[in-house]
Amino acid sequence: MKTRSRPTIRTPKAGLTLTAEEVVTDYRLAVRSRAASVIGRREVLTGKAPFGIFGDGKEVAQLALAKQIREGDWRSGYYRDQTVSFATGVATLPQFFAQLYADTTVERDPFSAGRQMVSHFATRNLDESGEWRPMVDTKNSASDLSPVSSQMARALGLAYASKLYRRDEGIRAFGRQLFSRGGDEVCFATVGNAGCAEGIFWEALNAAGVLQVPLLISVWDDGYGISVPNELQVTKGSISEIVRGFAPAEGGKGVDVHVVRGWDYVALLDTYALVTESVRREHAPALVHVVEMTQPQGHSTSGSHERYKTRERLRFETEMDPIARMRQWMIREELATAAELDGYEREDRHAVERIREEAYQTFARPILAERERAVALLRRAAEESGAARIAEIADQLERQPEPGRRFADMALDAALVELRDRDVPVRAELRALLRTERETSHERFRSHVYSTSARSPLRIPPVAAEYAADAETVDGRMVLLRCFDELLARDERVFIIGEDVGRLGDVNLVFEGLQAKHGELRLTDTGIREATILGQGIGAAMRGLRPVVDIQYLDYLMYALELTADDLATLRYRTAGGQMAPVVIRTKGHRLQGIWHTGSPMAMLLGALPGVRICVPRNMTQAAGMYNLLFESDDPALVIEVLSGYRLKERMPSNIGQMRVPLGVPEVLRAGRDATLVTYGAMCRIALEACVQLEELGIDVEVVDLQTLDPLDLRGVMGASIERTGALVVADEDIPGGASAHILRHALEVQGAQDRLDVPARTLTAVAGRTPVGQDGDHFTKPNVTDVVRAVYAIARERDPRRFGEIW
Ligand SMILES: Cc1ncc(C[n+]2csc(CCOP(=O)(O)OP(=O)(O)O)c2C)c(N)n1
Repeated sequence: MKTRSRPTIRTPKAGLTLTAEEVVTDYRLAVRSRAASVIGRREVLTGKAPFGIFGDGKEVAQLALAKQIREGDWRSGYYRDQTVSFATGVATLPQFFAQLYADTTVERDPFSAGRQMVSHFATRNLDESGEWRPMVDTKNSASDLSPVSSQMARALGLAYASKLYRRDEGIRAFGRQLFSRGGDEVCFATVGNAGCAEGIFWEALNAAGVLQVPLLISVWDDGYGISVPNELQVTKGSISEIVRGFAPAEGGKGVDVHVVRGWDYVALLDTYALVTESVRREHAPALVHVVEMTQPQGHSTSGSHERYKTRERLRFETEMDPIARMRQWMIREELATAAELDGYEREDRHAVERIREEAYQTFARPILAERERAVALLRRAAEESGAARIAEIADQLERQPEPGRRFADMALDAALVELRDRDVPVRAELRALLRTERETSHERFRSHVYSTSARSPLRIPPVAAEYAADAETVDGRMVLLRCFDELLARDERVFIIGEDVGRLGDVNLVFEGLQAKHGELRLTDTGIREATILGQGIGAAMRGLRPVVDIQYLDYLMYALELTADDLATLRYRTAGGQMAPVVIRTKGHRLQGIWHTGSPMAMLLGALPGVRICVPRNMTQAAGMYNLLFESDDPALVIEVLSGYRLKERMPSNIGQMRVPLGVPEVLRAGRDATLVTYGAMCRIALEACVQLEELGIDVEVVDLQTLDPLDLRGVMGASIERTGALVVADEDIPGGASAHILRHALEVQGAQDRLDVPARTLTAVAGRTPVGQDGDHFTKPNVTDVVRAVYAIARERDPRRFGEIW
């Protein structure tokens, strides 16, 4: 019998041709992806995995998208993207299931080593020693985030890097080996329809239109954001309808807008082929609104969509299921028969189930082996001690159905408590096992908050400032200006973005004339959009560049705080060392006036930003030294310059481009015998002034400038000073119980200074309210010279009331 050859399809607009085999391969990938969603959900609902969120209903559009993603390109998406991740090789099924079970190995969950929920994908762009891997030969995926729409900001930056790699000669030459082939790379962002209601979405869209970067945004529209329908999310209930104003007029700039249905394989192939081609060639951003998508299993494993979707909607979702529609179309087009597809589907579902089982066993095996070791030791302990309770603990541990490391940890702990009064040799072994298991688990769960590479800021050697005999004395801003001038000249990766940094050269003229000298791509004015200025920096830093993100005032970092905390600060941690974004945020704080220019919300930063170094230089020379060090290193950092310091005089170091101030190393600004005054930033000058008065009162104060709040005093400078003086005052401009409490805890608890104090330690802070405008307002709300004198005097009087009588 003659067999008919299978047809080849050709898409009507882009003219893509696909053989029947290629279509079947696509289809089977969609089927396997769906099976992963269904099986994944079951695993959560039966208690074997912690949480599930999957990409069911989004499969077919992602097959089409994946075809356009090339080596060197980036994805910046969200948790619905498993199909595009499978299709581009960013993820495999075993890896997907390993993440579902929170497997803690990088080998099995390369996205997050068990630190992120399932479907939070990422490529490993750093090698084991923390150095960049080439990203021009791989399809890259930025590490997914859970906060809705937060991927949009750094998507802008990933695309912006292409612009720099294409347009700036120095940057292009630098990028060639590892990062970019002439800036041809596209960033593919994905976002949910409800995510379009977030402010950050609009900010990113607007910035993309202004900047003209190769960003292709896909909106996966399944009609809801959990239970809330489109009508309550966006005006007119349709994102494409309302963004039409972004579309470019003839020959003009803008964001191209397209609409396509999520089950229409051929239209999707066409749309993505045509749109990607122009985004890549023209560096013109585009938005593809993919409508009529479905969510057959509901939003996540936390709920069921039958509660909020109407019967009609549920019926629509069944009818418009993209896999079912693709199947009907394939049969219609005679690309495959129903019987063939049935066979593939059966085979694929079994294959996925086998992969899942293997992933589970591989995840559980080492944990169960560790448990067996613990059980064996507990049994010996029971025998040696004769304690019945220990035998029970061993039995309970052995019977525990769930593979979790905490059970052995708690059992060993409980056994040691039980044996507290018994002198049995096995105790030493129990302690040793508990200690080693804990150490390994700390490494497993707590590592990679900061860099541990050779470029960690803690490993970069400091260089002291040098001064010529005739060193000029200049405004502080000039010290920084020369530092940045040299930095831009010697390091082609560095560029500065922010409000008023370019043409004006910063509102305090710190960059005056630098744009004219180094070019508009190295110092670039941006719109007033702090969150996406940061995102622009994060994305570019992920592609090897070294942005200075300039936030005009520290108080306005609040607009970007979500991203600083959620994306920048966690990137290294959440990828277990697989990605980094060494962004340096430059801002100004401390000591101006008015509610929004007081600039001292340090506790907020300390609480929100572990993962970001926090530098609080007292003057511009120290700031320059910190910048020089940070650009040699690979941790992200926030540098808060003293806002009132740009016109204060400083001597210009002769090695301004080379000097480096180490992080975590406080400086003793004044030696003294009677009390230790610990402070930082703008308070240093106030503290030193107060010391002159205190000297007259017979009190000799040692002043310690912490210089950085993260890391904080790595060498125990505070403790050593307190050892000499026996008294401590911590002074800063934050609220009571803010950074001062953090510093106090470090001195007393971490450095053990509690026992070295003759009198109780004190803190001196701003008031627990707000700072009004005007010098008087400042005087009565922030610590000033007299406040410092009073605080230190009070301590001296407490120690020796006869010598230091009552004054106030
Ligand atoms: C900033 C933020 N707010 C709330 C949530 C909780 N949440 C998770 S997903 C989601 C709905 C998102 O809907 P959509 O953007 O349409 O994407 P979908 O999940 O439907 O694909 C919400 C409200 C979140 N993750 N982040």
